[in-house]
Parts: sequence; structure tokens; C-alpha cells
Amino acid sequence: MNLPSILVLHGPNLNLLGQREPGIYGTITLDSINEQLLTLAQTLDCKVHCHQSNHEGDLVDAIQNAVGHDHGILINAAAYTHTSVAIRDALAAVALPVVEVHLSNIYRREDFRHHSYIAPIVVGQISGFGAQSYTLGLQALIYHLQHQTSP
Ligand code: CA2
Repeated sequence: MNLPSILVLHGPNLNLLGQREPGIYGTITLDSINEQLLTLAQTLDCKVHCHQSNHEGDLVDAIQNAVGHDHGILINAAAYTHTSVAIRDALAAVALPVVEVHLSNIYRREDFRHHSYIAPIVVGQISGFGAQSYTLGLQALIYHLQHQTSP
């Protein structure tokens, strides 16, 4: 069987990681997070490809294009987590397993960050572990793919 392929999606402003607001998001850059995921993918026997966009429609396109290419999606939708019905609908439409991740613990922050539009349609959510949220999320997604029962 081919190695499972995972689409990693990063939402708006995450390209600024390591350059602004280190008190909230740490000093790690997005490139370093992607490198960590690529390294972990070798251990987990999967393929990973990463995409960041500041544009809602671009993220919707990437989700739709995953069909036929990817077996699961790891997503930090950033601010769109709290606003985007379009991203939720796209994730629901493609019907791939999704793990939602956040660098910060969104439940310890402002009230408007406590609601995620995508949480009800994902396998699970990991929030608050910094860059480790992504590596934990990738492990959880691969575990889910290996243990889910076929319909
Ligand atoms: O904690 C997370 O991962 C978030 O998804 C990050 C989003 C925020 O809107 C969510 O509530 C929680 C913000 C990403 C913006 O990242 C920046 C990085 C450096 C400097 C400024 C913003």
C-alpha cells in the first residue's frame, strides 16, 4: 500500500510565527514547524505536505483539492477557526479525517476564541502545546488512519 499522505494547512498570519508576538506564539518559525513534521513523517511512515495561506478561499481550494491525493488533513485554521463556515463546509464535504490544532490554548484566551466552527466535524483537537500541538496532531491523525474501521 502507498504511504498515507497528509495535507497540513496553516491559516492566516501563521507565516509571521517567530517574527511577532513571541509571548503568545513562541519563537519558532513556520518553516521549523514544517521541518519537524517532515522529520516525524519519516518515523510514522507517511507523507506530509504543508501549505499556508492568508486567504479563506485559497484554504477552501486546498481542502477540495485534497480529494484523491490525501488521506487526512491536519489544520490550524488560525483566526478562521472562529469565523469560517466556508472552511467547515469544505472539510465536511471532502469527508477526510481532520485533526484541528492550535499553538495556544484557545480556551484560556478571549471568549471569542473559545468557539471553533470546525471542532464539531473533526476527529479531535489539540490546543495549547505550541509547536508540539502539530506533532501530537500528526501522530493522532496517523493513529486514527491506522485504526479506523472501514465502512
Ligand atoms: O493558537 C493558535 O494556533 C491560533 O490558531 C492562532 C491564531 C488565533 O487567531 C487563534 O485564535 C489561535 C492566530 C495566528 C496568528 O499568528 C501570529 C503569529 C505571529 C504573530 C502574529 C500572529
